[in-house]
Order: sequence, then structure tokens, then C-alpha cells
Amino acid sequence: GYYATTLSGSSGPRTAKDYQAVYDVIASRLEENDEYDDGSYGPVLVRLAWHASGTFDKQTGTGGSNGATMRFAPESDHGANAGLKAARDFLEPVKKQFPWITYSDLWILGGVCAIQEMLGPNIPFRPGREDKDVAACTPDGRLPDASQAHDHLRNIFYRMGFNDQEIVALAGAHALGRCHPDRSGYSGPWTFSPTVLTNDFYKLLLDEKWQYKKWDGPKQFEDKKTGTLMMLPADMALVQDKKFNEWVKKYAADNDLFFKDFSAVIVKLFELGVPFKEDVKPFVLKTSN
Ligand code: ZEM
Repeated sequence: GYYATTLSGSSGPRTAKDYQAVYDVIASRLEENDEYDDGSYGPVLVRLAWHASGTFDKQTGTGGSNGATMRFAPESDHGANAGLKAARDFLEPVKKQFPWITYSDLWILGGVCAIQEMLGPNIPFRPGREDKDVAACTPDGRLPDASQAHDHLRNIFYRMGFNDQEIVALAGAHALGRCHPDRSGYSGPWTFSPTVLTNDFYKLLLDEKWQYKKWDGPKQFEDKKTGTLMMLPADMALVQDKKFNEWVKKYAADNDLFFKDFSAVIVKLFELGVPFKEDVKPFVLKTSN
């Protein structure tokens, strides 16, 4: 049947060992391609996995990582997804090498691998996503708008099924990567170590003085001291809103707590709406070091 032809090949049903082989190739490609951006494709892989998942709507059960519909226009052309072709193209040779894996599982495995290789916590992985066709593309507007504040963040993330603590824990991913003027219109990294996952996003948010950046681009903030770091209006909402701020303080004070909660919430994000088979249990893939 369908299950047999997609999940098994000459070597029988896929096991954790098969996914470890895919993980290892992604990890070595991350290491080899160190000329990209701040020295790693890691951050943009995390963003691909997040945007594949963050379209989920719990009311209708539509969207989410099960489908990989960002392969197709119109979803690939949504403004929020600008620049993610770099991540999809990075993973294409991996798909060629392991044709049995679905794009949907591969994109999430890419995010898992990137987080772990950038010294983040273990992110248990569970396969079983299936690719859908263009008809399953989600409407534009399901991902957060960086120019907006707490009400908007709650609307967007409550729709996926997250609470305030989980919203703040997820936002810690902004320790990674940067904004690109030719993608989102915003510019710059959030932290001084954009290829290593830490709780620095929260620390900097609380400890630095943030002022409006004077430029022709969209409204964003820069740190007063160096002018090299940035915050989005949506990031600033996390300190401005009282309930969000309580969690910002907790995560700024305790990296272990951040890692524990970040791992749990990113697994939840990556699994939204995925109808896993009952016998498929999550497993932790080994890092390259
Ligand atoms: Zn992001 N994000 N994000 N984010 N994000 C950007 C970049 C990255 C928001 C947002 O508007 C933007 C989450 C939540 C939210 C990452 C991960 C996660 C950029 C810059 C913007 C504008 C894009 C560019 O120009 O390339 C908003 C408003 C969010 C609401 C809270 C969550 C949740 C994430 C993962 C768990 C990452 C890793 C990047 C860096 C990408 C890169 O290419 O360096």
C-alpha cells in the first residue's frame, strides 16, 4: 500500500538510523557552507521549519508542517517567506540523496539539526509528515507581522494553540540569525553570536537601551551602545506587555530553563496538525560533535 511504498525501500521500514544518516549529511553541509551570512545556514533553516509550521490553524486543522506547501506559489511568494528559498535550496541535494524522506519531514529535520548544531538543546524528532499538493497552500497572513505588538502576537499564536509563556519561549529563537533588507526590509542581528543559541535575546532586550533607528527603512530599534544590534517592534512588545515581560525576565535569568522550555515548545510547533502513526515515537538525533 501507500505506507509501504513511501516508508520502506529495499532496506525495509525507516528507523532512527535512517534519519540519523540524513541528519549527519545536513550537519556536514552546515559545516561546509560556512561562507553564507554570519557563517551558517543554521538560522535560515530554523526559520524555514518555523514558517512551514506556523501556518497552523487549530480551528480548521489546516496549515502546519504536514504538507510542505511552501514549495508552491502562492505560499512561496508570501511576503513573510521572502528569502526562504535559500533554505529550501540548501536542503535540495539532501532530498536527492535520500529520496524516501518527505519534504515535510526534511524541512523539520533541517530545523532540528540546525538548532542542535548551533549548540541548542536536544530537540526530539518524530517522522511521519506527508507532502501535500498546491491545493493545500495556506492563505497569506497567518505568520506574525513584525511591525505589530502584543494583541497581534496573541491573535496569531493563540490561533496555533500557544499560551503567553510559549510565545515568549519561541521568540528566543531570535538569538539566531538576522534581518535582511532585501527580505523583510528590516536590518541587522539581535545578538552578538547569531549562530549560537543562547538566552542572549532576553538579556539584551532587558539590559540594553533601545532607541529608534534613524533610517529610511521600516520602524525598528537599535541598541544605544553599539548601534549594531536590532529589535523589531514585535520583539519590544515582549517587554512592554506585563505578562510577556515576566517570562522574558525568567528566561534572561536562567538559560537552563530557557533551553528546557524552548525544546518543549519547538517540538509542539513542529508537530502542530501532524497525524503521526501511534507506533512512531520521538527520538533524539546525535550531534556531530
Ligand atoms: Zn522570526 N523573524 N519572527 N522567529 N526568525 C525574522 C528572522 C528570524 C518574526 C519576524 O517578523 C521575523 C519567530 C517569531 C517571529 C527566526 C525564528 C523565529 C525576521 C527577519 C523577521 C522580520 C527575516 C529576514 O529579513 O531575513 C516575528 C514578528 C515573530 C513573532 C514573535 C519564531 C517563533 C521563530 C522560531 C522558533 C529566525 C531563526 C530568524 C533568522 C533568519 C535568518 O535568515 O537569519
